[in-house]
Amino acid sequence: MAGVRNIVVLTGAGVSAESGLPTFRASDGLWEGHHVEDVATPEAYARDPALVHQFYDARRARLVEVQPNPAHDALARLDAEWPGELLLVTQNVDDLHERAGSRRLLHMHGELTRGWCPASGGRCGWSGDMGQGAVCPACASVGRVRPDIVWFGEMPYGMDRIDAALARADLFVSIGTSGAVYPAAGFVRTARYHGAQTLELNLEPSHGSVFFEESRAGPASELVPRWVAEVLG
Ligand code: BV8
Repeated sequence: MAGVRNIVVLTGAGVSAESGLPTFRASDGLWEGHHVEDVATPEAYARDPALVHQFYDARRARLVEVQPNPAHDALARLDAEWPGELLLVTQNVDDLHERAGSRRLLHMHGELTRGWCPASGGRCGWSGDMGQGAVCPACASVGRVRPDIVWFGEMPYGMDRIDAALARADLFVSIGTSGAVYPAAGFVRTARYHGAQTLELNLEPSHGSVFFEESRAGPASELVPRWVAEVLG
């Protein structure tokens, strides 16, 4: 694409939908049978750690049952072949982007496959259930390890790196996100402020579609490979 050297891509739950992972807002506000505020806040975890662990243990267990879809694969191809700067910022906590091969990747809301111990500050890989008896590999404390997930009211990861990439971006592409949650939903405006072209690829227009110069509607498994072929063309 003429004049495009630095690209920032933002993905949300819609990019993993065709792999079989449910999105957040498809089912009338219930998310895997829970209200978000009952499971994705520090208050919820303080109130009922067992419920929160159960919610994340179930989602972590699902990961081994699903595979990357053509949208993840196309973004991994872009990662391998794009000669300019590229940062794939994902709001998703699944591991499908890395399993597809993406490397220049940042999980701004954390990862299901990692744990965090507030006692030691240690972060570690986690594959099985975490539950309440989890032992921190760094400090051996029992029951302190929590999912390494950014809950509502917590500061997302990598914001300095994301802001720097948005300031340098020639193109910002948002894929499979409703634009309902900040600060991710504001990235398109930051990118435009710095002069980037903006493109949305989503099943249907999102809350933020008005801020995009171009918005294409359709499933990510079709739109993303087509767009990647275009941009590498
Ligand atoms: C922050 C991890 C600041 C959890 C998530 C009061 C106090 C503090 C903050 C706030 C507050 N009030 C409001 C806020 C800000 C708040 C916020 O934005 N709230 C909203 C509800 C208004 N944000 C935060 O709290 C953030 N932190 O602001 O910190 C701060 C400053 C100083 C000091 C401390 C803090 C943190 C937010 C992160 C929350 N964690 N995820 C987990 O996964 O368990 S959010 C979660 O929902 C996702 O990560 C994602 O970010 C978000 C939105 O979900 P989407 O990915 O967009 O999915 P959704 O279902 O909504 O949409 C899917 C889309 O895909 C749809 O458009 C659909 O059409 C499309 N689609 C479907 N199928 C397909 C498809 N597209 C293509 N192809 C398909 N096949």
